[in-house]
Amino acid sequence: VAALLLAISGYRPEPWAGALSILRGACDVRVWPDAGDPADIRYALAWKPPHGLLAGFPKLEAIFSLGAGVDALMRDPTLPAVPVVRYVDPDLTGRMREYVALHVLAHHRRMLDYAAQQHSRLWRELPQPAAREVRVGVMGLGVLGQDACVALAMLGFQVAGWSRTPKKVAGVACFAGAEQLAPFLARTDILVCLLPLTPETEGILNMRLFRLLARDGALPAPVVINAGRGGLQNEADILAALKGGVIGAASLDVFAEEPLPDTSPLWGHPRVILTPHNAAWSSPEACARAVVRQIKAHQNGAPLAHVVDRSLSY
Ligand code: NDP
Ligand code: OXD
Repeated sequence: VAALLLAISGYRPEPWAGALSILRGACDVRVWPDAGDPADIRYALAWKPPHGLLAGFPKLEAIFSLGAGVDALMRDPTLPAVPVVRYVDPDLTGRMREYVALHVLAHHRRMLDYAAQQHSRLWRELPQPAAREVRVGVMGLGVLGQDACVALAMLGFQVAGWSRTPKKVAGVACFAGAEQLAPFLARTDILVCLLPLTPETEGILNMRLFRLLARDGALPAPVVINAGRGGLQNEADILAALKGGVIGAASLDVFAEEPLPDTSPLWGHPRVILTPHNAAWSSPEACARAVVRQIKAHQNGAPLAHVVDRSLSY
């Protein structure tokens, strides 16, 4: 029998196992650690599986990532040489759109300042630019970045995006490559990071980059929003940049170590909005539907969609 192995660390697998019942007929579902006969396993749906686990299935044909980001899978030196498929679905894209719009608007409308004023029972209006006077820059013009750009442009912001290879997105000023990073940052008041974590992007959100953000914006200071991966950011640099006024505030959904350690000064920082890596959750039902679509197509001889380029790690 052909089977799919659900191999999830850090979350209870039951919701995804339940949702995958729609696979019945096409393939059996096994929940790690009860894989049964390793030779049955043709597919895996995985989130941070222990290194070496997937190498133990000799007939594996494809690995589906439970998330859009595949950095944890790519770090497994024994990962079998089968296609690795990213999770791409309108449900996930919509959830990220909500997160990005919420946090850009929260900083644009100075909600941290108003929360502090409310705490002091202070009735005071702060200068408020219109969205059209504020420049948002989105790092990463992939599935999630492009969608976020379009939503932000609809809200009226001046939007730019930065990617590895040149892109064209209607209504969005597109920058590409290392040489266009500085001009992209120089016109950015609110920076949104939706990059994948790869050897090239690791630690990119650092003091050197923060210093290149626009200093002539309509907001009091530049803002950084990271919903990509914790490994993209230097957390000590974020704290130092906040202290030195290089940036005025940050929204962080992802961290170098998750859960964020109790001792992290980010927890209590008055200029940081922190969420527990849930900017865009992989809904079991939507994720199962996407996997089933792909498996059925694959079994009919069609190519898999959203396959990771292993040479680029994303
Ligand atoms: P995509 O693969 O569709 O897009 C990645 C984008 O990043 C592309 O535009 C790519 O450029 C760009 N990029 C990659 N490397 C570089 C580089 N070295 N320099 C400049 N640009 C680069 O990914 P998604 O949009 O689907 O997802 C992005 C990330 O969001 C995921 O990898 C994941 O880490 C994170 N994520 C976080 C979630 C959360 O809840 N916090 C939920 C879902 C995703 P190019 O277009 O030229 O290839
Ligand atoms: C993802 C995530 O990569 O949840 O989808 O972070």
